[in-house]
Amino acid sequence: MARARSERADRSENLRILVVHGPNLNLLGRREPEIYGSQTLADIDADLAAAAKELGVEVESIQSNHEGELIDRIQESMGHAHGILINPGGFTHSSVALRDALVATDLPVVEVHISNVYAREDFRKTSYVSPVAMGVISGLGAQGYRFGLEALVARLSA
Ligand code: CA2
Repeated sequence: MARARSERADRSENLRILVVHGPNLNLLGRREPEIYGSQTLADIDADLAAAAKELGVEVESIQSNHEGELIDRIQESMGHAHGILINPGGFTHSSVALRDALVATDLPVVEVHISNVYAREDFRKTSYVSPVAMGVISGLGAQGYRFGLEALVARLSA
């Protein structure tokens, strides 16, 4: 039992999680705080870095407004990252290519949305990513990222 616990701990220490922020999320905290809250992307990344430290894992965060750049970075994570935490932003509802890149990695993916996409416009209720994600967190604000990281680490350490 003690050995199983320490093996699990050893495994989580080497885990690397890629955090992907999609288009326009660089504007967080500066526009539409009534929908997306007042935390900036830097605040969210700092929270994730602190959570990662507590969990004993490594996180690398990237943000891009460009679909191809996001896809390149996801592809580059193959053979390096063990899981992906992603807020695909508006590409959630439009990008087959982003979904294909996530599938190609064969890594567990958690999809996060700050707002509750099911309580907004109908077009936000369709996600190309959700069917290939391990799970989806939507509407819990910036805290959702931390929950998503914890879920990924729990899955990868199990
Ligand atoms: O709720 C989320 O996290 C979203 O992924 C945010 C996307 C939206 O297209 C999704 O439907 C739901 C939009 C990100 C735009 O972020 C902004 C932040 C501040 C000001 C303007 C846009």
